[in-house]
Amino acid sequence: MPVAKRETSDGRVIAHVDMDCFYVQVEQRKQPNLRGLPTAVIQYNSFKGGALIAVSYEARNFGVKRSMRGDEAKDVCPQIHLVQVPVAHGKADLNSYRNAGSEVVSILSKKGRCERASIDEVYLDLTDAAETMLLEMPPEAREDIEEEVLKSHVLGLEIKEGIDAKEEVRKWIRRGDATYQDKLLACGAFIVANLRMQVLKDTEFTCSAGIAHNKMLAKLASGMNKPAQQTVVPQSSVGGLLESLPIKKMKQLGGKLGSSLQSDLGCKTVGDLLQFSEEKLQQCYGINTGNWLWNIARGINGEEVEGRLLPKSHGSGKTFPGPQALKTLASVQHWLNELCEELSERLQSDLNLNKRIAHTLTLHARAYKKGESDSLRKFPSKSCPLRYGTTKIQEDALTLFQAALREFLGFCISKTHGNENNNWGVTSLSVSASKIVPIPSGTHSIVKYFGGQVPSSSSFNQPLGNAFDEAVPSSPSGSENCSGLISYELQQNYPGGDTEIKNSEACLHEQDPLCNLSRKVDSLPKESSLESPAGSEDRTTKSEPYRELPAKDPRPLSSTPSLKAVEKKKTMGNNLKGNCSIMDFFNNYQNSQSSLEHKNVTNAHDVKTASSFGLPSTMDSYSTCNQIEQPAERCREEIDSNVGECSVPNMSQRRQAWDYNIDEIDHSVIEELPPEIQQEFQAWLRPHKRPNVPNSKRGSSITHYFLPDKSR
Ligand code: DCP
Repeated sequence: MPVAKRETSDGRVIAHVDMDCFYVQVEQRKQPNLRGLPTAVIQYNSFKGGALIAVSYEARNFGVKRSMRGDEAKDVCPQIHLVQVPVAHGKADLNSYRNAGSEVVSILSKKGRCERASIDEVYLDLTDAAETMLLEMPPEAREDIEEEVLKSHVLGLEIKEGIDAKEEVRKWIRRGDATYQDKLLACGAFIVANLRMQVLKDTEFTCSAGIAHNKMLAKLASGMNKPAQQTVVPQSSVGGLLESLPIKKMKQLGGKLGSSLQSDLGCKTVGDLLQFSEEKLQQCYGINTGNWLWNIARGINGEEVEGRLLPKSHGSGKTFPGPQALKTLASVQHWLNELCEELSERLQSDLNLNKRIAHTLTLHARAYKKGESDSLRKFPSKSCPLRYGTTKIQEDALTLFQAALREFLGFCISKTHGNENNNWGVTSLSVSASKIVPIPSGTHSIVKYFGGQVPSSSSFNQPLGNAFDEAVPSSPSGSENCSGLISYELQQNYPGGDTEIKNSEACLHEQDPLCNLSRKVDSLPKESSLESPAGSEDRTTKSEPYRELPAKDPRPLSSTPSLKAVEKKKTMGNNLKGNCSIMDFFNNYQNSQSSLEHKNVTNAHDVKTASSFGLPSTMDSYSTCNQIEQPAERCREEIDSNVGECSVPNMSQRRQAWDYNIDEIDHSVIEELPPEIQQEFQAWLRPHKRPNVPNSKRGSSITHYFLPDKSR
């Protein structure tokens, strides 16, 4: 539920910067020959050409949409280039996108407080920088205004036909009677335009931005003029903007709350909320939400930009829809091992680069029980203290899974012997590491922090060079100053201990080799080491905001550009000198590309012909239907029919609002996607509460549906 916060000041300058077709841009930087061409990035699952997850603006002009699959995209745009998302551990590998996002963040964060909101978007609080600019060089005193600033869109600024829009923007920026707030926003437009040009110069990526007095308005504006443009929201235009804004387009109204506003209060637009008093909204939706709704109807939002650049947690997950559901412990263990390996790599990288350690390991899964239509929603999430080292994480994750499975099945687990069972199937698995804290200052080295402790567990079998991998971050000897560490008691009872399971009933099967791996779990004290995290009904990995500035350049070594790339960037950078518009960059780029193509005249036709088939070489290696070998058509049918059996609600439903198929989003992807998508995904997973029970004693149907959250 949204929480209302008092508007701290209407004199703030907040920007929301969103990368344009981000994954496509990352892939185009890897393959510059794709720049300017219709291109899309597809998921690793190649069924029907793979689900599109990012679409270039050139492809969008042909009618290609993110909700399509590769085959459909080729129907509407035969020359489209489809690039498969990188794959590692049998799933999408987002590292190159994460690293590219970090490159951008390190540039954007130079001008003010920066909050990384997802893999490709940030909020900036530019108030101080704008105030300083206003004092030193007020907009009305500026003679030379960069092209990129003049290309800003100013909401509410009327541009009559035949009138040069840039001239109107120039007048708006320089007008003497502007309010103090508008002058600050004009300064914000200068700062953001410069930041965006710097991003382009240093990374070759374009982005779009919204500049307003609060986060909500900045976010709304950033998507209004894409790609590579910015939009300013003067206070005077807020009413007009919200008046026509469909309810579902507003952040946090994309889900059930928005639906209720539409169906119960008859609100089509955010402006429609204006007719309701604060009391009425509070009566319907609780004090906080009612207050929040009353405020957003007036464009008021006091949410602060938080200084967070690093993720609060790491997660790795994979879905196994329909016939791909995992039905043996052996297959679950196989995938858990893959996921844990990836998680461990990311933890290690976070440790090396940012000197941070995670404390909690959580396992989430979705599963069904045969004959129980509702069972998909009940698989419990389990957590335990996190032990560093791939093998340990793998062991613990399996242990958690088995504990959860026992609970899920009500301790009546059939003998599976590693063969397919008829009773249950796992349709998604994910592991996450949370409670990540910096290693306390004053700790001279990571080795010292970990106390150089070598765990006694047999899982410690890595070469010494990997000692950090396997060190236990909770060594009592090395952790005197570390308040956030796992207690010694927990360590004593931790799955790495030797205590074997006593309750044989809880074991999946005596003869099952996997059973032995899981024996240790029941030695965990239920309340301390093995816990269902709060809100564990909602099993998705939560939206993970980012936090705190990294001590160093956050780019990992692997992202260091090659000499050639540096040279190319330099050339591009030089080309940008004296060139104030991002669109000019594109023109230059396309010109240079076309001159290259002219030099290669003999190949030009071939290139065109090849591109009209649109198959990059990676297509050859596609496997059918996510590694399961069967005819694609059948595979899809089975997915659908199985889905019916398992009662997954609206599994194949298209999400108009955000233009993608929600069932095709992978857990491994979701936690870093834009918050709206996460929100919708989570709402989709959440158990469907029954709204509007007529004879409820709790009051109105709406208040029953949205009971105020007492925890706030
Ligand atoms: N993404 C994904 N799966 C989805 C949606 C998005 O993997 N269902 C990834 C690919 C996108 C990235 O997240 O490039 C950012 O998502 P956005 O919604 O910001 O969309 P784009 O950046 O691709 O395009 P736009 O220019 O419209 O913002």
